[in-house]
Amino acid sequence: MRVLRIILGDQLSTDIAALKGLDPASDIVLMMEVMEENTYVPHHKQKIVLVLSAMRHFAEALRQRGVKVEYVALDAPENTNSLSSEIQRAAARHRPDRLVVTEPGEWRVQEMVNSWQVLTGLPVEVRGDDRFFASRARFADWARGRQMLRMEYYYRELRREHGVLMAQGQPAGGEWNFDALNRKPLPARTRPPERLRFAPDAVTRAVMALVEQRFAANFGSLDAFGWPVTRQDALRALADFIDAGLPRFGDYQDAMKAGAPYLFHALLSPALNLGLLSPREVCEAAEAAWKSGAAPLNAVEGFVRQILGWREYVHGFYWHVMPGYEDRNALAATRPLPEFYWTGETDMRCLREAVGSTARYAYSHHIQRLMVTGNFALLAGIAPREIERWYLAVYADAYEWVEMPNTLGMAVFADGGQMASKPYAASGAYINRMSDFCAGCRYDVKQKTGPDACPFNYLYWAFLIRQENRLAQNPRLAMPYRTLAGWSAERQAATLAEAEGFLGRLK
Ligand code: FAD
Ligand code: DLZ
Ligand code: SF4
Repeated sequence: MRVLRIILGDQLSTDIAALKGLDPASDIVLMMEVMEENTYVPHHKQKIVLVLSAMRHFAEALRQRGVKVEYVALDAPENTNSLSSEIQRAAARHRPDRLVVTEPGEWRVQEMVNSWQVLTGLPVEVRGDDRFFASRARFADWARGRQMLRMEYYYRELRREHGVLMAQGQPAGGEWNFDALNRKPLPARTRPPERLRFAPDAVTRAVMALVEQRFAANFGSLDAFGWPVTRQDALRALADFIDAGLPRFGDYQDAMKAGAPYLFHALLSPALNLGLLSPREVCEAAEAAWKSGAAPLNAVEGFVRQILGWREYVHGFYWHVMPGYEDRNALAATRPLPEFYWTGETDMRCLREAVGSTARYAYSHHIQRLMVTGNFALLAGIAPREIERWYLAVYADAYEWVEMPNTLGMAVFADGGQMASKPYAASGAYINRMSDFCAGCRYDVKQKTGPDACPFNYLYWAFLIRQENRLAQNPRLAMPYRTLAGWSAERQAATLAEAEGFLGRLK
């Protein structure tokens, strides 16, 4: 029996389902670098380097274990540059008895996998991806018959089920949620820690040269590339976070600071999403830090909530709502994506900072994604699909299963509330409270109208006025709509006109 085992670019875990039962004497592992995967969105240069370098290191690690790996490099002359045609070519070359693959991370690729049996004339076994705490079916069971899907309840079930931060059947510390403690702005004198970054080795440098040559026009810079590309380095990155970031992760989870893109965040999503780390071991490391007294409970629970809560929830949710979710546009938003999302050229300092760190590091942390670039897209009425493709392109950790629900569901409310209970709309006051951006901005965050007023201020109210029919009944927006009810028709019209004027001038 000869089995062709397929490993996709984000399946770089030695214990992944497709490798279980591998017979080194007869089986072959196939890995493919193909243009199709490198061009479905115009990926940030660092994302391409990260994926291809990690794939090459992973192939080498398998070979060291005595596994036969067939590796199709991007510049191999015979490369046909799509996953399906490479599968077909490999099947003809090796004449296996069957194919084995782990379920892929996104709908687009799943459709390809579904075609492989007909394409090759061979049986294809698709194995569940057990690198998550919960399977797709587990989420579907939970979601069945529920009027509303909310992360908090799924998270509690998974905590119970997996015994994470639990004590005698109760949540550790007596509460499920310590979010109220986790919204502090960063004091001016607090210096974020230096974070461990990894100098590119020879393999990564070769991919960097390839990317500079083949993807020269893509967004972003390679200068600051420092992502872990091996399991060993990913484990070092985890240890660095537990030590340097986790103790203050909770307190400053929502804080933003100019020139400090990382703060106390984990920087682990690229490694997690590639499979170099498992969510389980990451949560275990955080829980162990709490048990040893190295990190407080609000930090550890806040962090575990991101992984066992949000990450698992968006994974299950994505498969629950696809296909079709990609076309949702509940707020009927149609504006094209402004150029500054690519160039960073805007007088709005918060947006300049967020786009700047995105270009330089292929990273910005959650609150920048949600409350700066996401909030602007929401208030400006940018077409959901355009902003969604932008997020999928520009971050080192971006894969559709995690990016799409976060963008369409959480940032721009394109699903009308299926994923989140309210739109995360905010005026400049929120950004001012949580960051030091406004002090150095050309606009004045305290001014509500006029040429120097912070655009987020009038865009926020204009958004609520424009969307009144759709949003006024949302109980979580009752307060701003009560305020709006006290405004005269003239004031509302002037706010709309000011917002339209600003948006009309955007390129
Ligand atoms: P931390 O803030 O330190 O969090 C720890 C871990 O929790 C992360 O590594 C990540 O695995 C997980 N996590 C945190 N928040 C979320 C979330 N909302 N959904 C899922 N997992 C979460 N995350 C991605 O991994 N890929 C994406 O493509 C992506 N796109 C996003 C798009 C938008 C519009 C928004 C608002 C969020 C997006 N996120 C995405 C979620 C989150 O912003 C990133 O996971 C986080 O910023 C990664 O940095 P970190 O590792 O330092 O995370
Ligand atoms: C993201 C990515 C990139 C840039 N390149 C490849 C590649 O050349 N070969 C490959 O197998 N996978 C790549 N990937 C990851 C795939 O796009 C990934 O499997 C899907 O996004 C499904 O999650
Ligand atoms: Fe952003 Fe407004 Fe603050 Fe400027 S004043 S940084 S635009 S929130």
